[in-house]
Amino acid sequence: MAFEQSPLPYDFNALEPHGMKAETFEYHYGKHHKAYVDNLNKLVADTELADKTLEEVITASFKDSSKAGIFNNAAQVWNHTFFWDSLSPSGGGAPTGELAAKIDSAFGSFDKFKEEFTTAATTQFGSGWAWLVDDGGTLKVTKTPNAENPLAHGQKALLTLDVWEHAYYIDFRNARPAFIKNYLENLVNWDFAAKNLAA
Ligand code: MN3
Repeated sequence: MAFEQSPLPYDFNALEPHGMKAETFEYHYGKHHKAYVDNLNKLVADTELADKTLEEVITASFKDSSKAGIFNNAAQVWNHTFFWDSLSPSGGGAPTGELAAKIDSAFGSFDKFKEEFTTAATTQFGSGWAWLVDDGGTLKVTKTPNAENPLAHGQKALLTLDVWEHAYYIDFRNARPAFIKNYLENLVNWDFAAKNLAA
């Protein structure tokens, strides 16, 4: 069965009041994300990976140089679906409950977490992702190049930010720091992170 692109969890224009244009989603969801799904389906057609779950394809192809194209496309399909859920028209603010407590204990304070996340997202050289992960019970901020993700490293992802240039060029041109600031202030979906932590 072919892999399918998950529906965007909000309308293309839902984040316009929060700095991200419908045009961003027309390209980023409608063209970039869709292309990863289409490429993945072509690459796994008639192989033993065609009937696996997306997560199984990602872990089976990581660090297998003969399957680099499959890994890159499968991980990018997963990463983008996870990214759309990491954004919300009613996002921003601060986490609550157990997630807030775990952030305080891992980073010292919510402000320190934001500093660490901002540094990771800013300093990922070239294309990649910044993450909040649960690594064996401890929360960590990580950054990964290109398509790499926490799944490949045996960590549980809680939140992500896409820092490929295509993620911010329409709204923020070359200003990646402004895109990161807007994400943390206005878009980050703490309910999604809390749900992942509890899962
Ligand atoms: Mn992207």
